[in-house]
Amino acid sequence: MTEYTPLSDRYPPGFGTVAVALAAGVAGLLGSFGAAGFAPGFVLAPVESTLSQVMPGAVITVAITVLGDLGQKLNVAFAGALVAGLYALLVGLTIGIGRRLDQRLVPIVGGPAVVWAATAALTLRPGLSLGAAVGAGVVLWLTDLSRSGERFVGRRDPGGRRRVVTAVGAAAAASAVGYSLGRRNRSTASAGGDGGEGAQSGSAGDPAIYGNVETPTFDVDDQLAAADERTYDFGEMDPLVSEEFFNVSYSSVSPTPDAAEWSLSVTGEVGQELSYSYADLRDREFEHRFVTLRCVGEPLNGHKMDNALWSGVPIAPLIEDAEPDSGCDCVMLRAADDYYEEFPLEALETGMLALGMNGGPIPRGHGAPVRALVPGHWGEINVKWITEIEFLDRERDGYWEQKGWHGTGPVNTVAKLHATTRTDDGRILVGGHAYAGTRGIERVEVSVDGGETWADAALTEPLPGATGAVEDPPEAAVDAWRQWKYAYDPPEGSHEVVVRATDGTGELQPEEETNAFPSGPTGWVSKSIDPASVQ
Ligand SMILES: Nc1nc2c(c(=O)[nH]1)N[C@H]1C(S)=C(S)[C@@H](COP(=O)(O)O)O[C@H]1N2
Ligand SMILES: [Mo]
Repeated sequence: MTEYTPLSDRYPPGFGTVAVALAAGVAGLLGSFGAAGFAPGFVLAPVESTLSQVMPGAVITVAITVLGDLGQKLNVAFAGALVAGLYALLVGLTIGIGRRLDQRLVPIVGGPAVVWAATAALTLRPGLSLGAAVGAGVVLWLTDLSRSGERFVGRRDPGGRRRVVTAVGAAAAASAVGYSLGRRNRSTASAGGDGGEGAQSGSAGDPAIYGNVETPTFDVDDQLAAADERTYDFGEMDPLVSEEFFNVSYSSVSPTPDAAEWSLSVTGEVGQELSYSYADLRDREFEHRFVTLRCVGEPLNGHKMDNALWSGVPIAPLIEDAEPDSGCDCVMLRAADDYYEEFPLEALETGMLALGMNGGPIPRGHGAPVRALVPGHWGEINVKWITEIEFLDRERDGYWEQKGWHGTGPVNTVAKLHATTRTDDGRILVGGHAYAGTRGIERVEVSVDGGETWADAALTEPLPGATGAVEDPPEAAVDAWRQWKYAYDPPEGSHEVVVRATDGTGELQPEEETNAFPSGPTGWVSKSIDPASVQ
């Protein structure tokens, strides 16, 4: 009864086939997102990460310093286009072969099969890869069936327009479903969600689960309350414990290591290789420290500098037991996202492995289940999702150094100007954060006449020192920022406000302005303020 339809009629000719294949490619990409969410099982993850590994340093540096966060979004878009293009190519081949053999099963079974195989090969997650196959499959199946729709409507469609429309419509529907499934997925990918979404950890005493492992609880309410009390709260000023901690990762998709399977190995030039499980660390006594992080690639007055209260275990005793014997006194830290950074052992010995942040477990985007914190150093050696500490026999470049950056050393001193407001008595109040790593901030000065004359700003009381498993706890936090504020009677018209900090060794922040690349920005922050526009 069914009239035979040659396959050449089931798929539109020429560009129509290209359109169907592309529609299947896009739907496959979104199908993968639907199954995996923004996690390593999403086909985009390995492709985008590989692009970031092989991209020349010059391209990455221009992207960071000129485009900022947009650069990374472009990389994601490019990776998405590559994947959709690859799927389209594979699907197009099955349509072509099917036509040759006049076998409709080749595209409607073979198409999804090759999309699945490519996804599984890229992500190494055969189960989740079915999402991509279903996405592409829906487009191919509906396109195949649309032939009967044509018969029903009784109109001829020699150019295959209806089938192209069917394919695109099916792709749009499958993509929409995939997108909403993937969004849902993202928020449940692991405890704490993705740090990039501003997810901060839960409150103290609120146990959470990573994989099926219960995370420790942290008794840090007093420290957080002290930070709250000391905070200057006006204008666009982040409190002393950041509300939204910035996020920088070389690849966009955060890994999701399972705490139950997570381990940290100590390898390389050691007397004895060691390995610690999450439970090994969780069962040790914790210390709780305020530590500020700053990214070497941020603009001088940028926002990639934040502070949190971290809970974890000191690193020194963990590595001592391995009897390290490094020829260069240097280590390479490696992570679950294939990130790696090398720096002096001396710096690592002062660090901690953090399991907690602000009283809860570390959010996924900030390195769950365990990250390294190295006091006073640029963010880049504070390795997230850490899996290995390797002692080296000679120095080697880390990821960012291979791209041309010098970010393994101590941070530069900076005083930022982020808040401007009007006081009740009509004066102008300016403020911001100042940070000089473990050197500490001794003084912040402000000029409201472009640097002619200077006055001292008020500083917040230093944050409390570490608590818990620390010998001789310092009275004040050794590696945390402070806020400064300064009120003045505004002069007539626009004027230049300049700020500069002096660190704890008495050294004034250098005036000379340099770009972030390669060693972090330097110079005094300066801002033109028009009293008429200050509320
Ligand atoms: N595993 C891993 N760790 C990493 C990175 C990364 O890409 N992968 N980025 C580093 C950089 S450049 C910075 S500035 C800090 C930022 O930490 P945050 O995202 O928690 O703010 O993490 C560092 N640790
Ligand atoms: Mo960074």
